[in-house]
Amino acid sequence: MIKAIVNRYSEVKRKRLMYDPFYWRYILNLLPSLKFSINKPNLDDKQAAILAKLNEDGIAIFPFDELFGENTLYEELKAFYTLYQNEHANEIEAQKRNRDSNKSYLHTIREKYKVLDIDNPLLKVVLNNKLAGIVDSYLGLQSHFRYCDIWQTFVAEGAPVRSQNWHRDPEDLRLVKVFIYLSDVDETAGPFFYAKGSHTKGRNFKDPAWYKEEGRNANRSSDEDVEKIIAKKDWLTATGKEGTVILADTRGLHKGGFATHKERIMYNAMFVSPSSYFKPTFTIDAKCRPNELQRRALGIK
Ligand SMILES: O=C(O)CCC(=O)C(=O)O
Repeated sequence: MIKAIVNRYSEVKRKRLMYDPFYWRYILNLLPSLKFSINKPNLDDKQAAILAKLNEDGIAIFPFDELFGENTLYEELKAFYTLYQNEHANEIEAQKRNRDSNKSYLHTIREKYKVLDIDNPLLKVVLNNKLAGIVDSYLGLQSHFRYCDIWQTFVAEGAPVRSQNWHRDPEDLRLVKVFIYLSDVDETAGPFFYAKGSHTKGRNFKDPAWYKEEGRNANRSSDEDVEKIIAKKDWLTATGKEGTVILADTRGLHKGGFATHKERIMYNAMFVSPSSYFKPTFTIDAKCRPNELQRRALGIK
């Protein structure tokens, strides 16, 4: 009986309550919001400019060193993936040749990194105070970081599928994804697209007509239907050199990874409110001793 009530509440929360801004802030996330309010980070001018863009458009784009101060960590991240690619070359090639598996246009590494050392570059990028300061200020609470991955997107063989079509991410009312291009991305390499102002606090927060993709429950929308509610001049095509960082509230309308001629390699991580149903996809190696800020971001007591 109690279990049935708990399950029913979780279902209602997941389908409706968590997308209500009042409920999200004052019931689901009161404590992390209060903790943020009494301990607000001091942002420098660069962080403040990125935050302003994120608030206004739902997306901010900048070179890695603008926020991280230098490119050493970027080089480390890139070297990490180059080594991975060398060690898994056969597997990646086999996946490329056999496209009938689920999301087969994409090679991801997350499944292989379920236990992470805090010195792993996948984590070092997101356990950065400057980045966390922007994300927490955007969400107005002490956020949690829930996954990191690197995606290698192959050249498409058919029409756009899954996240290559417009959608809103379901994991939270507001969330911030961090994308870092590890290869140069032009129009033919599947850039990330974002409809500016379509995030839940944005000027263009409206829903287009949706359709359900065959065999899946997710809502998707076509270019034509998105254009009916948000003019193309407000669509941002995030082309950029390797080392380009994109912060986006992916509750806003977005799509990407439809590579027509060139592969794309992209780091990808997600920050949500502590109340999100999306649980961490990794644990921290027991030998590691995260500091207080890292423990907070990782949701470790
Ligand atoms: O691959 C892309 O550019 C889109 C990614 C995406 O839709 C997502 O992470 O939610």
